[in-house]
Amino acid sequence: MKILRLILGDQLNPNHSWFKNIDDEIFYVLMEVKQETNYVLHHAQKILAIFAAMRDFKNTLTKHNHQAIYLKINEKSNQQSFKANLKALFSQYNIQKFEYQEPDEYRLDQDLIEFCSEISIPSECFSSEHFFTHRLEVKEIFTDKKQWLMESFYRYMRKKHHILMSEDGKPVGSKWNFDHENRKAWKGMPEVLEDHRLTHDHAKLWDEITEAEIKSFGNHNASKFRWPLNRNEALKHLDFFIKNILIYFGDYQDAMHKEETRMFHSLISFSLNTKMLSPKEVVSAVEKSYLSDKLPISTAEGFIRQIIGWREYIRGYYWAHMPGLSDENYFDHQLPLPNWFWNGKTKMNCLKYTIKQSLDEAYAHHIQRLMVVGNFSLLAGINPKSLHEWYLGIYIDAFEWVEMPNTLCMSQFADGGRLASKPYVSTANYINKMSNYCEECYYSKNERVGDKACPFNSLYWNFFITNSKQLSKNPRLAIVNKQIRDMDPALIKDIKLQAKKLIKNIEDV
Ligand code: FAD
Ligand code: DLZ
Ligand code: SF4
Repeated sequence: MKILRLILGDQLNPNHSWFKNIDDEIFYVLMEVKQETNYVLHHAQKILAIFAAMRDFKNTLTKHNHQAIYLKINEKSNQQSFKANLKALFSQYNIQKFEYQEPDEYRLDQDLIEFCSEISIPSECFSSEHFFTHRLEVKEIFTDKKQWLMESFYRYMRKKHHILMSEDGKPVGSKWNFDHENRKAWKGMPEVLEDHRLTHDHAKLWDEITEAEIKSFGNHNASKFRWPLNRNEALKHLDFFIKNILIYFGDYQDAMHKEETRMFHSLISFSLNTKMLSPKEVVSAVEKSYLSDKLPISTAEGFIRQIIGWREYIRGYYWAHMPGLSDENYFDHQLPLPNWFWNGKTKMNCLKYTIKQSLDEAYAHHIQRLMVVGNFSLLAGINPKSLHEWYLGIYIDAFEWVEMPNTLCMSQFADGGRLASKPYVSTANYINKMSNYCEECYYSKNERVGDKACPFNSLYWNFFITNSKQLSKNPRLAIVNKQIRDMDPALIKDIKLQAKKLIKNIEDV
């Protein structure tokens, strides 16, 4: 029976059981299609990275004697959609069965289910064999719970998969969580190592993308391309990170700096999300490093929590709440995205540096995403869906299943606090504590009102004043709610006026 197997751009796992045996009757297909490049405006590096990695994957399959079909973006026969291309391939190759792996995005999942119901040949969907959990596992754990506590899911995962557990069923080190309450700012030491990632020249591929008239934004950096594009490169990168950088991850996880964009973060999200790396091997490499006394338990636990805790939890949250999740907007925020999100031209240093870095590198670390861009957007009242589309386009690792719950729920509180127990917002105080952005900023970090007052300050208080109905009963916000109750009414008036002016002139802040 002739079988056609579809491999999506984020399903580049050469260790998938599909590839164990070589079979003349099985054809694999990868395709570069405008359907995927154009559903949102993407960063140039994201398109480049996916195409380059897909091409590399096809070559690996061919090298291992699998029959692989590849549709390049400018190929004449390319009809630019999965369905149209698949139908053409069915007749060209006389295909008798269609197979695919579970897509991670709801939109494509629905598309392929619908496609399979339309075609006349049998079809089968396989697991991508990537995640620890199945799609609905998180939902099953939290059924009927108002608050979806990540920490309880994380403990369940540690026990279920026996990760960092002693023989007596207790967590190693006698604690589940070694989270540093006092994360440190970075003052120049320890030294941030040079970017050790390989450089690729993908100028020719970039020409093909341009020729196809695919719209994009950001710096393509095609001739000095730095993202790992296959499993070997990703493994080398992971190994370097674990041996040389991970030790500093926990302490400096929240630190931000004008000159250092990567700090002590792993930059493995693209390799993980495209499945070049498996989360299981990342976790076991870190656990192994701990067991051989190369890493303290606090470091190993903190990093493993990101992978088996946050990453799996976020994915489960996505599948539990789709398709309605994309429309959540608890505060009914409607402000359009300011134009400076696309060029970084704002007087606010923290946003200027974070957005410019994102445009240059298609990367910003978690705290930049959460406590700079997300923080400002929530305080200003930017429409969460527009913001979600921006995040989905700009970051190299952005795929809807992970980006959407992070943006809408963790960052924008758009689900009303099911995922985050309180909104992640702050005044300039936090940003100043964790970064050097406030130095030489046009705005003054200490002022709340006036032309030079940092916008975060008035917007922060205005946010709690304006949304007091939704937030005044939140026990985690007792202090801020009391501060507002005790605030001089004249100051409240000034803050509200200042915030109103800022929002009105949002293009010029
Ligand atoms: P590190 O800081 O080194 O962390 C290691 C790994 O832990 C990451 O690679 C990632 O796989 C995992 N991880 C850590 N936190 C999270 C989290 N909250 N959710 C899921 N995985 C996590 N992550 C994405 O992979 N894709 C996205 O599109 C994405 N969008 C985000 C949008 C917002 C608004 C926020 C606040 C966070 C978002 N994140 C996203 C989570 C996190 O910021 C990135 O995973 C991380 O910055 C990637 O860089 P890194 O590989 O250097 O991660
Ligand atoms: C993101 C992306 C882009 C830009 N282009 C392609 C493509 O041309 N072909 C492809 O198979 N996949 C692409 N992808 C990744 C898909 O959008 C991804 O598989 C879905 O979002 C499911 O997570
Ligand atoms: Fe950002 Fe305000 Fe600090 Fe300027 S003063 S960098 S706007 S937090």
